[in-house]
Amino acid sequence: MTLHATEPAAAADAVLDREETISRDELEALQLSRLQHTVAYAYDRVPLYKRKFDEAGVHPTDLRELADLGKFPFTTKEDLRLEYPFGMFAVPQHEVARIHASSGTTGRATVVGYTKKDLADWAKLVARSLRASGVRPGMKVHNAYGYGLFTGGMGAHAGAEALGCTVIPISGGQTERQITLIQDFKPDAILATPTYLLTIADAMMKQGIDPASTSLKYAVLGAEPWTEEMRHELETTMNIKACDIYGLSEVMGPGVAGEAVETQDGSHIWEDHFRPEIIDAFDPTKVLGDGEHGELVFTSLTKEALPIIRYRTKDLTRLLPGTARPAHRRMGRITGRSDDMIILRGVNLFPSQIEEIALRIPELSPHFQLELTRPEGQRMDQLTVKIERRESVSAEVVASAAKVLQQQIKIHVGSSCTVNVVEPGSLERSNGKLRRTYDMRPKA
Ligand code: DLL
Repeated sequence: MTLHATEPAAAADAVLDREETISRDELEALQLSRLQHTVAYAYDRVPLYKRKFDEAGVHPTDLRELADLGKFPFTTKEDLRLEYPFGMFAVPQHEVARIHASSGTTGRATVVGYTKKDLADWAKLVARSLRASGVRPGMKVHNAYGYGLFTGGMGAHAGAEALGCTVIPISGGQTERQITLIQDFKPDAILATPTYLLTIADAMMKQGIDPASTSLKYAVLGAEPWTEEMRHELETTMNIKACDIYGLSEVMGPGVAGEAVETQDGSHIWEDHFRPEIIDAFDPTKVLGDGEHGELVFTSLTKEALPIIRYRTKDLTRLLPGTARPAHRRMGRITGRSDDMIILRGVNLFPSQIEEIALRIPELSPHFQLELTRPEGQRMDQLTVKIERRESVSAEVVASAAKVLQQQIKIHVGSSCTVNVVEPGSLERSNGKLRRTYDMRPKA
């Protein structure tokens, strides 16, 4: 059987879920009733919530309006770790249809579970996100998010299937094979982390394939911070439209929020299933208003196996009014995670700030690493930015580009650093979530 390429339909052709088009008032009424149900359900079924609510002196009946959510205690990754593996589950094990877990590289793994209904809701929200980003039923979707306990692969897979796409479940890695399959199967869309898509584009160029010449038209990228500059880089080298998808395992997985291709102005949080808040990361008692920068907090509104109340994501961003989906607020780009923040001689710095600055310098590539050291006998920490020059640029002209990068970092971030321009292909490539920072300072 031959599969015929589907022409991408205009965004206006998409059939949206009813909840995508309801008014803000209707949405908030739905949120309130779902929230009241969720807090009562969590209190009745999960001992940790009962204990925490009791300690805080709040009861589910105190939730009379949306603002009352602020009276309830937060949930943290530490809570999930302490309840390892299944202590946070609100249903008996035989009702848990699937389990995912974080890699646990920074401690005990955090385990999350889903009932059949949770899986169906998740697939619906990923489908909604993909559709918002331009993907349509009948399209071929190359899914390069990692399969396994990580929520990216299977979460994106189920969503693309639910949307009615043909899914190519390649997972992450084996970049040569990815390229062969992109050329042979001619997918319309690719799902990957932004840095892994960069790895693919880079490997194509090395093979003499123009990344702009493939069948790909759409990319739906997430699972790590990325910038507008990276969007521009990927869109121009690959001749695609690249949109953001956001999510986290503790709250669901990919598809908590998704970006609309017609506006490309940040991901819409699917507020019929999640109630977002922004808090002051340093004083969490302060709930901040829309537009203010802080830490993103989520409460699930429909989850059965793992209801989550006021989960502190550590992701730093702000809430913005809805545009393409007016009732659903958008989130600004994640500037970083509070635990990825580099503190260098008293200055706070995120790798995404370096990405933003470096990509504006045409001689430099998007492949960079940050190294933090404290040289023997010195008390001052040092930042070294290792960055590859572009293939097309000769080694001679990069000295001035390095100087520009150093100056721009000083101006925009406030840190002095050393810039080390290295040969194309010499830095490690991403296979999924890329590690940018190597902190070699002696531990205090
Ligand atoms: O990364 C879920 C996911 C998979 C999202 C595929 C999108 C696509 P975790 O492994 O639990 O889940 O990591 C969650 O990744 O708290 C953010 O710090 C970061 N993150 C996820 N999406 C984005 C994004 C998945 N679009 C953590 N922009 C989150 C920036 C993101 N950071």
